[in-house]
Amino acid sequence: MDKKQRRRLKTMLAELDNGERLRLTKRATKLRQAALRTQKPGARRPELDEFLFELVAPELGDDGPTDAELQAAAAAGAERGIVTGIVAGACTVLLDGGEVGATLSTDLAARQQSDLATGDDVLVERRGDSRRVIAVLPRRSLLVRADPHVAQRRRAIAANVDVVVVVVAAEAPPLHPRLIDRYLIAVEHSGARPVLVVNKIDLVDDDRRHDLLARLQPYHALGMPVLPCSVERNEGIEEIRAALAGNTCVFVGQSGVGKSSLLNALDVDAAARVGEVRSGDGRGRHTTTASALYELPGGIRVIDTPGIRRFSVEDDDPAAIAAGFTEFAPLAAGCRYRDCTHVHEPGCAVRLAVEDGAIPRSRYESYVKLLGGDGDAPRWLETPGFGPM
Ligand SMILES: Nc1nc2c(ncn2[C@@H]2O[C@H](COP(=O)(O)OP(=O)(O)OP(=O)(O)O)[C@@H](O)[C@H]2O)c(=O)[nH]1
Ligand SMILES: [Mg+2]
Ligand SMILES: [Zn+2]
Repeated sequence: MDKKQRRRLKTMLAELDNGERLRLTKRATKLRQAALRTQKPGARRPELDEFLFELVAPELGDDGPTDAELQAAAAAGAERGIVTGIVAGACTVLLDGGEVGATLSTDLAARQQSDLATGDDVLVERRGDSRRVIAVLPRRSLLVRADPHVAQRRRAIAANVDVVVVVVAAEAPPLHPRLIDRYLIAVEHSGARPVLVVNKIDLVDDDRRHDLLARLQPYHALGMPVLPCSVERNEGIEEIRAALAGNTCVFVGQSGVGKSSLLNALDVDAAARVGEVRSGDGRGRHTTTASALYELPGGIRVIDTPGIRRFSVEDDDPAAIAAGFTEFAPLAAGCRYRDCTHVHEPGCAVRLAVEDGAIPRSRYESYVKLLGGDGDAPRWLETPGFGPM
């Protein structure tokens, strides 16, 4: 399986609901076991993902237009563009000639929260003076979150991004690494790669800054760029620009961390609205109310999103949550049980690695809390030599 197929698989899996994903994973596991039993000694062992890909691809086969339909639409004069913003029943699209407004086909409007995202490649048809989006083209990535009201339903946040920039603030609002972990689960399923930006470092002294960056060391160790900055003092902005050059990015993070401020610092012409952080609770005001795509110099495209107070993950699927903890994967192969959740099972290699310090305890605790619906961690976690091995 090549990288592209892997990404495609991730995106496709993200579009399925939990039950379906579980069913397909079980089926793929069975198929793989059958294949392994009959294969010649020394032959290459096919990966689970290869079987999953075969199963998932036809599942979504009738999603979206076929090549023939696309060609027909193009022949009929439909134009291709990128969605830059969405409201109920309509959106703005960047076409060759600039940004235009377009309505959505009734079909698309009915499922726009889950099936249309800023950043989507779409086909737009002219209808007299107005325009209408008639199809969403295949995506190379899709960032989704669970619907806060219906956990099984997903909301599309941004499509076709290369990089998800998780923005946190050193202070105001205070930094909670667990929030980063929530975002990273979604990033892992999106097919994009994460970058961590720590804004407002002007608000903390050198000691605190050092302390903060030490707490963020686990993310650095995962190979993720961790970029401290202060929009206020114009520090670290060029490093961020360099890290994002040539990429389509989405800025995500709590309200008030400075996503829109950072966008403005990268390009004054973008001029996204910036809000005040309320004094008192230090929370943002939700200044940005809808996602919007901006084109910046240096081949950078940025989708600025509204801060989400509670970024929901699908909490009833341990495998989906574990996937967001990429440092577990190489160790999980050593767990006694294939479907080990790394919480209570004996012979768990992940827990052993936490004991040994190979996996940061903060990340493991975060994982357990997310598994438990983000409540308190089980008591045994706090005791030394936690849990039966
Ligand atoms: N001290 C300090 N304040 C900053 C910095 N960057 C942004 N701010 C302030 O933080 C507040 C919130 O900034 P925004 O850019 O609106 O935050 P946001 O993440 O876009 O918030 P939402 O749109 O609500 O999601 C504003 O008052 C900014 O002036 C910084 O580096 N240091
Ligand atoms: Mg904003
Ligand atoms: Zn385990």
